Amino acid sequence: MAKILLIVPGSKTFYGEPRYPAAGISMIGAALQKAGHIVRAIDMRFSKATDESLTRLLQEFKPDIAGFTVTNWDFCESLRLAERVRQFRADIVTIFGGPQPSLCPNETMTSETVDIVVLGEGEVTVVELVEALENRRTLSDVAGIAFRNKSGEVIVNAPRSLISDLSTLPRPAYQLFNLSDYAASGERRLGIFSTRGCPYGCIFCTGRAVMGRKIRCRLPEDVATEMQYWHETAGITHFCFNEDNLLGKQRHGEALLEKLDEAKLPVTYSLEVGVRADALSDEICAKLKKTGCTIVAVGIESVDPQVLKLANKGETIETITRGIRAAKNAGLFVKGYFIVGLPGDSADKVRQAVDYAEREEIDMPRFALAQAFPHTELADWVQQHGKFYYPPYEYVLEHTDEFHGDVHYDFPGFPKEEIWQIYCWAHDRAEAVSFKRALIRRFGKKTGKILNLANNRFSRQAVIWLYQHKLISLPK
Ligand code: B12
Ligand code: SF4
Repeated sequence: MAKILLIVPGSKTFYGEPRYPAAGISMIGAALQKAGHIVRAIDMRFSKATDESLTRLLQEFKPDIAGFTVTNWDFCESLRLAERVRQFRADIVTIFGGPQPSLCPNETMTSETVDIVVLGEGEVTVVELVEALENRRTLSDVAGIAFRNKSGEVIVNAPRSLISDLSTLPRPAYQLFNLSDYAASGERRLGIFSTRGCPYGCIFCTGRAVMGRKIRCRLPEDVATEMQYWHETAGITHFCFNEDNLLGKQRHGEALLEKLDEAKLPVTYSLEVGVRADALSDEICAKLKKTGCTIVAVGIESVDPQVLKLANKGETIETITRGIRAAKNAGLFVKGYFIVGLPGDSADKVRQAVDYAEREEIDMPRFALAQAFPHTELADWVQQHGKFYYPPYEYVLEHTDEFHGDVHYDFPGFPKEEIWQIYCWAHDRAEAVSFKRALIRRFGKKTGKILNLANNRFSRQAVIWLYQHKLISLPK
């Protein structure tokens, strides 16, 4: 039986204080507990979680293994924390899992503070890995990991096949975290998932490096039962579906909504990641609304047909617009994600995207700078057609949070300075649109428009501060 400390690294993001525990590491915790190990966890995203809190936990728990969940944004912070764990006791085995190390195992292993990387879906791998470590068996037989052999050489083992029957997975061990710490403005949230994987091939996306291209579905009744369990045992009132492509298999989407309708749980839920606009028909949106869905977020990326085509998005602006309108008509709060600087983009096309967001009354448009993650088709495209200002991996190391963004690359027709300028402008406009929409939703068109006279940088910053400190939530 091993003692394992699971660590969610802190990272500075727009989201501020966390509203629910990370799903991936909670699944890892559940798999390890099921295998009989002793597991503790710490969420360093809380501003109250300091290096001293981590040291205290290390002193008290004395783990054999420390596992980190890592995205590109918190990679540097994870390395720093792993270094601290090592300083505390040099023989603690450090394991990195999550999208960043899954995509870049070799690069991650160049850091001596990382002993082992778990590639992709981790529940089965981590149990086999810990068992091999405990029994001092060779790691070469554990599929889906990268490690160093006796001569210090990095070995990347064959990948592990994806879990075909998701009903074999245990319920996430959210109780490893103190759930009341996450409560915000009268709301208690948790993550939930109903599918894994996405068959599309958007050139900028790294999701499939973890969950693969085939959509695997949970039984709708298992999803509803899990929601009911958390509602009854932990007072959860809102669920966030965390996945790549929730409605990607139409029949599954419909069956899930049918089940939620039957279950009539006294909870709401949001689809803030993982929904494609082309899956949002009038019928689906009406069902979403009826079963308690409050927010849908769709990746629009660009309103320009050529940009969408080059991004291999598999959607046209017409189908995206149809989906957005269906969601708006059903009364759902619509978030729209745009990317500035994809292949074929220009300042003019970004201006058109801002106009589109206003015209279609998107409740919360968000503009992000394009970032070519290592080993993506987008990185290959830039290599051929554009110019990197930082190699893909170095960009991850240098720009680790939302507040230190910088243009990653440019290409003929859309130079760096212009990308930066139009991005800052679009970001600012998007915040102004969100503010205005919030006022209209809250106070109605007439009063909302009058109150919108107070829409300026200062008032918007004040609202963002309130959100980050969990004093307000997004409107229902
Ligand atoms: C839900 C989600 C969010 C939620 C997170 C909610 C939460 N509290 O957990 C929200 C909306 C807040 C969010 C925000 C962002 N996200 Co996000 N998000 C996702 C999404 C769609 C699903 C993640 C998830 O929960 N999956 C379900 C769980 C079960 O899977 P998992 O986390 O991958 O965990 C499994 C394995 O990775 C592994 N594993 C994970 N951790 C560990 C640890 C150990 C020790 C081990 C052994 C194994 C292991 O085992 C787990 C179980 O199989 C992914 C897409 C994807 N496919 O990964 C993007 C994704 C993770 N997000 C991404 C990004 C870029 C962001 C943002 C930076 C976006 C932005 N600009 O604002 C922010 C900030 C992220 C941060 N660091 O805080 C990228 C990361 C890219 C990368 N290469 O690292 C992804 C991959 C999407 C993409 N664009 O390609 N996100
Ligand atoms: S549809 Fe979403 S999850 Fe699927 S490849 Fe495109 S961006 Fe990634």
